[in-house]
Amino acid sequence: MQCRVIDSHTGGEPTRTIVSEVPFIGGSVAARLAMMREQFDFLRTALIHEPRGSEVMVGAVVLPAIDPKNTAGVIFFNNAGYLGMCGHGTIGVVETLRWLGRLQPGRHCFETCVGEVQAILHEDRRVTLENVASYRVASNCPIRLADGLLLSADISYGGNYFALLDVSHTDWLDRPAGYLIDRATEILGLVQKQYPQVDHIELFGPAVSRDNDSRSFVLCPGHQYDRSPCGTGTSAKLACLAADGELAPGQRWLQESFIGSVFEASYEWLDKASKQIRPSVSARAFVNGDLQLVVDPEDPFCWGIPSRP
Ligand code: PYC
Repeated sequence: MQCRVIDSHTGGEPTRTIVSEVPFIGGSVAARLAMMREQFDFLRTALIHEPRGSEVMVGAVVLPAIDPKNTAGVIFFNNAGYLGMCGHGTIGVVETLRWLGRLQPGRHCFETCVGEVQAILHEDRRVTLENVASYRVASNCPIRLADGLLLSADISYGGNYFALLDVSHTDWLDRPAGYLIDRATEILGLVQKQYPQVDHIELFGPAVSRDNDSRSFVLCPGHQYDRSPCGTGTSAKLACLAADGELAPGQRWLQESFIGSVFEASYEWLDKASKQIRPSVSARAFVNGDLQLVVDPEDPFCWGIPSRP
């Protein structure tokens, strides 16, 4: 089996993109995702699970577009399964296709399983993602932790569902990542009792750099944290800021990640009455690997180590 994958990172968060032809053809991206999940999930586990991959990695498959006016379709996946959309991953895919000579600067439309997104590849290799319609679902939901701490969560959609919690009155963002993973995992369990669709937790507070507007720690579904500021998470955050009147359309927002990388974002209203916005998220990705998959039938872990229970 020939399978070429290109590695990149966007703000420190890796994207491993399959650029060879894959056998799941026909139908929408959602239909092809279902086929991959049912019949070809070994590709996901081979690329993302150890020993070839890691818990932090996001994978992408580039597919022929259904609509000929579009550039490509994309399926995103991680150690836990499949993602609706992925912001850092889209920017990584665009840089990957540019690096391969398959994409020129300009506007490109990608089909994802949650809808079409636009990506503008600039001459300086920055990429601006114009994401799917994003909106806040609920605000000020009380979350009581086991130690008695009371927090408040906004539930918001930016291509994936997030619970966003202000933790600026705690010292959490000064603590090691493992502490935040544990706290965010507890919060996820509590949030999902009322909002089962939420699979990402975004804890935010003041930025470290005075140039930036906010710093966030994003827990992903595979219980690892996003090294980047998270494109869909930044979109969900902008939907909350827009709904609260705290950020004007077109105003620049600099979102800092837990490791200090930055995404530049802004939004336009899609529908002011229902507070739906179109977020734009800009960043640059870097290609850092070009891999040919080798599957040795004598290797017991050639398709990845199964997930730990
Ligand atoms: O950038 O949207 C994102 C993302 C989702 C999960 C990891 N990164």
